[in-house]
Amino acid sequence: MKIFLNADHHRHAGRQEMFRGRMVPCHEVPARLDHVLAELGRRPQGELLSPAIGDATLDAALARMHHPDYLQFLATAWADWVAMDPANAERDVLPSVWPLPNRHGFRTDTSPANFAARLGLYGFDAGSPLMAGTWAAARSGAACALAAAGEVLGGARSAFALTRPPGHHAGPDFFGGYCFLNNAALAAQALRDGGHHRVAVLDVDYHHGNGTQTIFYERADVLTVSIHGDPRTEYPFFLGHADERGAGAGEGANLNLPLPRGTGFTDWRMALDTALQAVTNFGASALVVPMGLDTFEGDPISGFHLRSADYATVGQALAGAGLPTVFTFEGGYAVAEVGINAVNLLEGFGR
Ligand code: SP5
Ligand code: ZN
Repeated sequence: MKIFLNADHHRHAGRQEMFRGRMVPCHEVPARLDHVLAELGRRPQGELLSPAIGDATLDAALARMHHPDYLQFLATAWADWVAMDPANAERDVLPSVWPLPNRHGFRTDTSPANFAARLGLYGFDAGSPLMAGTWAAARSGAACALAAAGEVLGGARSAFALTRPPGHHAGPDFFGGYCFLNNAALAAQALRDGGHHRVAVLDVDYHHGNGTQTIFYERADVLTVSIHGDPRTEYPFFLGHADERGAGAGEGANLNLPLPRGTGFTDWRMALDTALQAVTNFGASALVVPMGLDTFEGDPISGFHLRSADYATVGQALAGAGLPTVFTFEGGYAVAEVGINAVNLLEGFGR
């Protein structure tokens, strides 16, 4: 399969994230992607390419998945941050004040002029630092997702958008969970626009794909399925419950399969079969797989117990759907193993 590599990914390199009242080193680091690349060097799965997507095409695609005010916010966030205080140039951007939704007395209908307030309006956690190169890195990543979808539209069986920052937590107008632009949603929409009437997104990251779910929640043409740690105890907490089934025209087109922290491969694999059955029942003609490898037993921030060899089985099972498939690179923070696990999955899927 063709692999679209984000050559700008290293421009996004956060230093620290907030965790339980302390600043800790970022989990989502450039070395993650570098390890995937190194493993692909040892076990090649296909040609490595740069995406050839023009700025106008990219901007049009971004504007269909994200709100214009949010995109404008991302485009100028770094400059606005430094404008607040020149000393900010030495620090990553992180929100620290938020409006409480659904609470009496908080206005969210007027856009605050203060950048710190705007930051809290768009960002849902204090763990997703933004810096000078974030916008460029995220844009190039979105181009990788579009190029991968284009490859599949051209007849390829599969393609891989090898990019970071990841995307599945990014919603129409929010960032968080290390994500800024929703690469999987961009790929799914591109597949729709290219002629696939029904597209499925099957998210296998440990964390619920709250951004992707939100983007497609009221749509009948894109099925979103996610297997993840139960949001009652696991990040991102506020979405991902089993009773979220879609709304309006999208009623029935969202399936959440939360599993308890501590779940091993036998039970995870049964959830995957349920997910794949839903994709088949939906009648999808193309598939997008946000490929998170943080279900790994050695992951430092997650709680499932998949082993490296299991990822080949996951790849085989996904191939069993028999659908043209776009993979996007999402979570996976056991840095030394993330390359092995990613390539095991791709190898299991086959070229
Ligand atoms: C794309 C993706 O996988 N994003 C995940 C973002 C998770 N950020 C919050 C991490 C909270 C970690 N809890 C750690 C417990 C470690 N002892
Ligand atoms: Zn994750």
